[in-house]
Amino acid sequence: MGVVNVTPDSFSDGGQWYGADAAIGHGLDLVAQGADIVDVGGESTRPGAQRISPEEELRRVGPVVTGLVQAGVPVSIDTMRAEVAEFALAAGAVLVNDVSGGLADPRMPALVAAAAASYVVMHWRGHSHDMYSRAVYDDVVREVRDELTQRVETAVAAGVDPGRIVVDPGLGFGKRPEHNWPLLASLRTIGVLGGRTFPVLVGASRKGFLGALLADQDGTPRPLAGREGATIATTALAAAAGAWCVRVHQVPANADAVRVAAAWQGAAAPAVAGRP
Ligand code: PMM
Repeated sequence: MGVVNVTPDSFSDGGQWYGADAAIGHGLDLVAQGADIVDVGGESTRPGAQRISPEEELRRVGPVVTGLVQAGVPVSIDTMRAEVAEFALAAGAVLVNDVSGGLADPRMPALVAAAAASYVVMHWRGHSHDMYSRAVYDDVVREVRDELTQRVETAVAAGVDPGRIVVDPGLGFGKRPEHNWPLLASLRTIGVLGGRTFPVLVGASRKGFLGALLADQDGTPRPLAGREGATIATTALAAAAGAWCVRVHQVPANADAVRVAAAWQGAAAPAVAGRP
Protein backbone atom coordinates (compact mmCIF):
# COMPACT_ATOMS: atom_id res chain seq x y z
CA MET A 1 0.00 0.00 0.00
CA GLY A 2 1.50 3.30 -1.09
CA VAL A 3 0.59 6.46 0.85
CA VAL A 4 -0.64 9.73 -0.63
CA ASN A 5 -1.09 12.27 2.16
CA VAL A 6 -2.97 15.27 0.76
CA THR A 7 -2.06 17.38 3.76
CA PRO A 8 0.16 20.34 4.54
CA ASP A 9 1.33 18.81 7.82
CA SER A 10 1.64 14.98 7.85
CA PHE A 11 4.71 14.11 9.84
CA SER A 12 6.52 12.26 7.11
CA ASP A 13 5.55 13.92 3.83
CA GLY A 14 3.38 16.90 4.80
CA GLY A 15 3.02 19.45 2.01
CA GLN A 16 4.66 17.37 -0.69
CA TRP A 17 1.44 16.18 -2.34
CA TYR A 18 -0.92 18.90 -1.13
CA GLY A 19 -2.27 19.90 -4.55
CA ALA A 20 -4.63 17.49 -6.33
CA ASP A 21 -2.52 17.20 -9.48
CA ALA A 22 0.65 16.49 -7.52
CA ALA A 23 -1.20 13.96 -5.37
CA ILE A 24 -2.71 12.13 -8.36
CA GLY A 25 0.66 12.07 -10.10
CA HIS A 26 2.28 10.68 -6.99
CA GLY A 27 -0.39 7.97 -6.66
CA LEU A 28 0.21 6.91 -10.27
CA ASP A 29 3.96 6.78 -9.61
CA LEU A 30 3.39 4.56 -6.56
CA VAL A 31 1.40 2.10 -8.68
CA ALA A 32 4.05 2.13 -11.42
CA GLN A 33 6.59 1.33 -8.71
CA GLY A 34 4.65 -1.73 -7.50
CA ALA A 35 1.96 -0.58 -5.06
CA ASP A 36 -1.18 -2.75 -5.23
CA ILE A 37 -3.33 -0.09 -3.59
CA VAL A 38 -3.02 3.64 -2.93
CA ASP A 39 -4.12 5.04 0.43
CA VAL A 40 -5.39 8.62 0.14
CA GLY A 41 -5.70 10.70 3.30
CA GLY A 42 -6.57 14.33 3.92
CA GLU A 43 -6.25 14.61 7.69
CA SER A 44 -2.89 14.47 9.44
CA THR A 45 -2.76 12.13 12.44
CA ARG A 46 0.74 13.07 13.54
CA PRO A 47 1.11 13.39 17.33
CA GLY A 48 -0.42 16.67 18.48
CA ALA A 49 -2.39 17.27 15.25
CA GLN A 50 -5.63 19.23 15.53
CA ARG A 51 -8.67 18.15 13.53
CA ILE A 52 -9.76 19.80 10.31
CA SER A 53 -13.37 20.26 9.20
CA PRO A 54 -15.14 17.57 7.14
CA GLU A 55 -15.50 20.12 4.32
CA GLU A 56 -11.75 20.73 4.25
CA GLU A 57 -11.01 17.00 4.35
CA LEU A 58 -13.35 16.41 1.40
CA ARG A 59 -11.90 19.35 -0.48
CA ARG A 60 -8.44 17.82 -0.14
CA VAL A 61 -9.17 14.17 -0.96
CA GLY A 62 -12.19 14.39 -3.27
CA PRO A 63 -10.43 15.20 -6.57
CA VAL A 64 -7.55 12.87 -5.74
CA VAL A 65 -9.78 9.86 -5.08
CA THR A 66 -11.81 10.60 -8.20
CA GLY A 67 -8.72 11.10 -10.37
CA LEU A 68 -7.00 7.93 -9.21
CA VAL A 69 -10.15 5.78 -9.53
CA GLN A 70 -10.66 7.12 -13.06
CA ALA A 71 -7.08 6.11 -13.85
CA GLY A 72 -7.91 2.55 -12.73
CA VAL A 73 -6.03 2.65 -9.43
CA PRO A 74 -7.37 0.60 -6.48
CA VAL A 75 -7.93 3.35 -3.91
CA SER A 76 -8.14 3.15 -0.13
CA ILE A 77 -9.55 6.15 1.72
CA ASP A 78 -7.76 6.98 4.98
CA THR A 79 -10.45 8.71 7.01
CA MET A 80 -12.23 8.58 10.34
CA ARG A 81 -15.31 10.32 8.94
CA ALA A 82 -18.30 8.53 7.44
CA GLU A 83 -19.14 11.40 5.07
CA VAL A 84 -15.63 11.33 3.60
CA ALA A 85 -15.71 7.54 3.28
CA GLU A 86 -19.16 7.79 1.69
CA PHE A 87 -17.89 10.17 -0.98
CA ALA A 88 -14.84 8.01 -1.67
CA LEU A 89 -16.84 4.77 -1.90
CA ALA A 90 -19.33 6.40 -4.27
CA ALA A 91 -16.38 7.55 -6.36
CA GLY A 92 -15.09 3.96 -6.54
CA ALA A 93 -12.69 3.48 -3.60
CA VAL A 94 -12.46 -0.18 -2.62
CA LEU A 95 -11.28 0.03 0.97
CA VAL A 96 -11.90 2.24 3.99
CA ASN A 97 -8.86 2.70 6.21
CA ASP A 98 -10.28 3.98 9.50
CA VAL A 99 -7.45 4.62 11.95
CA SER A 100 -10.01 4.92 14.74
CA GLY A 101 -11.48 1.47 14.03
CA GLY A 102 -14.97 2.97 14.04
CA LEU A 103 -14.60 4.85 17.33
CA ALA A 104 -14.34 8.38 15.93
CA ASP A 105 -17.50 8.16 13.84
CA PRO A 106 -19.93 5.43 14.92
CA ARG A 107 -21.70 5.68 11.53
CA MET A 108 -18.66 4.22 9.77
CA PRO A 109 -19.22 0.44 10.16
CA ALA A 110 -22.81 0.58 8.81
CA LEU A 111 -21.64 2.67 5.87
CA VAL A 112 -18.86 0.19 5.04
CA ALA A 113 -21.35 -2.67 5.39
CA ALA A 114 -23.85 -1.04 3.02
CA ALA A 115 -21.13 -0.48 0.41
CA ALA A 116 -19.75 -4.05 0.83
CA ALA A 117 -16.30 -2.44 0.98
CA SER A 118 -13.19 -3.72 2.70
CA TYR A 119 -12.48 -2.19 6.10
CA VAL A 120 -9.19 -1.64 7.90
CA VAL A 121 -9.88 -1.58 11.63
CA MET A 122 -6.91 -0.03 13.41
CA HIS A 123 -6.21 -0.01 17.13
CA TRP A 124 -6.73 3.52 18.46
CA ARG A 125 -7.54 5.10 21.79
CA GLY A 126 -8.24 8.69 20.90
CA HIS A 127 -7.44 11.67 18.72
CA SER A 128 -3.89 12.75 18.04
CA HIS A 129 -3.88 16.01 20.01
CA ASP A 130 -3.35 14.10 23.25
CA MET A 131 -2.80 10.50 22.21
CA TYR A 132 0.23 9.91 24.41
CA SER A 133 -1.86 10.46 27.54
CA ARG A 134 -3.51 7.13 26.62
CA ALA A 135 -0.25 5.28 26.02
CA VAL A 136 -0.59 3.36 29.26
CA TYR A 137 -0.57 -0.44 29.07
CA ASP A 138 0.03 -3.32 31.49
CA ASP A 139 0.29 -5.84 28.66
CA VAL A 140 0.20 -4.01 25.35
CA VAL A 141 -0.29 -7.07 23.14
CA ARG A 142 -3.20 -8.42 25.18
CA GLU A 143 -4.87 -5.00 25.47
CA VAL A 144 -4.51 -4.21 21.78
CA ARG A 145 -5.94 -7.62 20.87
CA ASP A 146 -8.84 -7.21 23.32
CA GLU A 147 -9.65 -3.72 22.04
CA LEU A 148 -9.36 -4.80 18.41
CA THR A 149 -11.71 -7.69 19.16
CA GLN A 150 -14.29 -5.21 20.44
CA ARG A 151 -13.92 -3.03 17.35
CA VAL A 152 -14.26 -6.02 15.03
CA GLU A 153 -17.34 -7.26 16.90
CA THR A 154 -18.94 -3.84 16.58
CA ALA A 155 -18.20 -3.77 12.85
CA VAL A 156 -19.61 -7.26 12.30
CA ALA A 157 -22.69 -6.40 14.37
CA ALA A 158 -23.23 -3.41 12.04
CA GLY A 159 -23.22 -5.78 9.08
CA VAL A 160 -19.61 -5.68 7.87
CA ASP A 161 -18.63 -8.99 6.25
CA PRO A 162 -15.88 -10.48 8.49
CA GLY A 163 -14.18 -11.63 5.29
CA ARG A 164 -13.64 -7.98 4.37
CA ILE A 165 -12.06 -6.89 7.65
CA VAL A 166 -8.34 -6.22 8.01
CA VAL A 167 -6.87 -5.41 11.42
CA ASP A 168 -3.94 -3.13 12.25
CA PRO A 169 -2.09 -2.76 15.57
CA GLY A 170 -1.84 1.01 15.02
CA LEU A 171 1.89 1.50 15.51
CA GLY A 172 2.63 4.88 17.08
CA PHE A 173 -1.02 5.71 17.77
CA GLY A 174 -1.17 6.14 21.55
CA LYS A 175 1.92 3.96 21.73
CA ARG A 176 5.47 4.74 22.71
CA PRO A 177 8.44 2.91 21.17
CA GLU A 178 8.43 0.28 23.92
CA HIS A 179 4.81 -0.53 22.99
CA ASN A 180 5.38 -0.87 19.24
CA TRP A 181 8.09 -3.52 19.36
CA PRO A 182 6.09 -6.18 21.26
CA LEU A 183 3.23 -5.62 18.81
CA LEU A 184 5.54 -6.21 15.85
CA ALA A 185 6.96 -9.27 17.58
CA SER A 186 3.39 -10.62 17.91
CA LEU A 187 2.31 -10.04 14.30
CA ARG A 188 1.74 -13.73 13.68
CA THR A 189 -1.07 -13.85 16.21
CA ILE A 190 -2.31 -10.26 16.43
CA GLY A 191 -4.98 -10.98 13.82
CA VAL A 192 -6.38 -14.03 15.62
CA LEU A 193 -9.38 -12.48 17.37
CA GLY A 194 -12.46 -14.12 18.79
CA GLY A 195 -11.83 -17.41 16.98
CA ARG A 196 -11.31 -15.79 13.56
CA THR A 197 -8.08 -14.96 11.76
CA PHE A 198 -8.02 -11.54 10.08
CA PRO A 199 -5.42 -10.26 7.63
CA VAL A 200 -3.03 -7.76 9.23
CA LEU A 201 -1.89 -4.37 7.93
CA VAL A 202 1.29 -2.80 9.31
CA GLY A 203 2.04 0.93 9.18
CA ALA A 204 5.61 1.37 10.38
CA SER A 205 6.93 3.53 7.56
CA ARG A 206 9.24 6.30 8.85
CA LYS A 207 7.58 6.34 12.26
CA GLY A 208 9.07 7.84 15.38
CA PHE A 209 9.90 4.52 17.02
CA LEU A 210 12.27 3.79 14.13
CA GLY A 211 13.81 7.25 14.58
CA ALA A 212 14.22 6.50 18.29
CA LEU A 213 15.83 3.13 17.58
CA LEU A 214 18.35 4.80 15.30
CA ALA A 215 19.00 7.82 17.56
CA ASP A 216 22.52 9.18 17.65
CA GLN A 217 24.71 9.04 20.74
CA ASP A 218 23.19 12.12 22.37
CA GLY A 219 19.70 10.68 21.90
CA THR A 220 18.60 12.79 18.93
CA PRO A 221 16.17 10.68 16.87
CA ARG A 222 17.25 9.80 13.34
CA PRO A 223 15.53 12.31 10.99
CA LEU A 224 12.78 11.08 8.66
CA ALA A 225 15.02 10.93 5.62
CA GLY A 226 17.28 8.44 7.38
CA ARG A 227 14.55 5.96 8.33
CA GLU A 228 14.02 4.21 4.99
CA GLY A 229 16.45 1.38 5.69
CA ALA A 230 14.70 0.57 8.96
CA THR A 231 11.33 0.82 7.22
CA ILE A 232 12.41 -1.70 4.58
CA ALA A 233 13.79 -4.06 7.23
CA THR A 234 10.47 -3.83 9.07
CA THR A 235 8.62 -4.56 5.83
CA ALA A 236 10.67 -7.70 5.21
CA LEU A 237 10.15 -8.96 8.75
CA ALA A 238 6.44 -8.10 8.72
CA ALA A 239 5.94 -9.88 5.40
CA ALA A 240 7.85 -12.90 6.70
CA ALA A 241 5.59 -12.87 9.77
CA GLY A 242 2.56 -13.14 7.51
CA ALA A 243 1.37 -9.51 7.27
CA TRP A 244 -1.19 -9.03 4.50
CA CYS A 245 -0.14 -5.50 3.71
CA VAL A 246 2.46 -2.87 4.59
CA ARG A 247 1.59 0.82 4.32
CA VAL A 248 4.64 2.72 3.08
CA HIS A 249 5.64 6.10 1.69
CA GLN A 250 8.32 4.84 -0.71
CA VAL A 251 7.36 1.79 -2.71
CA PRO A 252 10.27 0.35 -4.74
CA ALA A 253 12.55 -1.03 -2.04
CA ASN A 254 9.60 -2.10 0.13
CA ALA A 255 8.07 -3.99 -2.80
CA ASP A 256 11.44 -5.72 -3.25
CA ALA A 257 11.48 -6.62 0.44
CA VAL A 258 8.02 -8.20 0.14
CA ARG A 259 9.25 -10.27 -2.80
CA VAL A 260 12.29 -11.43 -0.87
CA ALA A 261 10.10 -12.52 2.04
CA ALA A 262 7.74 -14.35 -0.30
CA ALA A 263 10.57 -16.21 -2.07
CA TRP A 264 12.19 -17.07 1.25
CA GLN A 265 8.99 -18.47 2.66
CA GLY A 266 8.05 -20.18 -0.57
CA ALA A 267 11.32 -22.12 -0.44
CA ALA A 268 10.95 -23.12 3.20
CA ALA A 269 10.80 -26.87 3.73
CA PRO A 270 7.33 -27.99 4.79
CA ALA A 271 7.20 -28.78 8.49
CA VAL A 272 7.39 -32.49 9.29
CA ALA A 273 4.66 -33.57 11.66
CA GLY A 274 5.91 -34.08 15.16
CA ARG A 275 9.26 -32.34 14.55
CA PRO A 276 10.24 -28.74 15.32
N1 PMM B 1 -0.46 5.50 10.09
C1 PMM B 1 -0.67 6.75 9.67
C2 PMM B 1 -1.82 7.07 8.89
N2 PMM B 1 -2.71 6.11 8.55
N3 PMM B 1 -3.39 3.86 8.62
C3 PMM B 1 -3.20 2.61 9.05
N4 PMM B 1 -4.10 1.65 8.74
N5 PMM B 1 -2.12 2.26 9.82
C4 PMM B 1 -1.18 3.17 10.19
O1 PMM B 1 -0.23 2.80 10.91
C5 PMM B 1 -1.36 4.52 9.76
C6 PMM B 1 -2.48 4.83 8.97
C7 PMM B 1 0.29 7.83 10.03
O2 PMM B 1 1.35 7.91 9.14
P1 PMM B 1 1.50 9.06 8.00
O3 PMM B 1 1.10 10.37 8.60
O4 PMM B 1 2.93 9.01 7.62
O5 PMM B 1 0.64 8.67 6.86
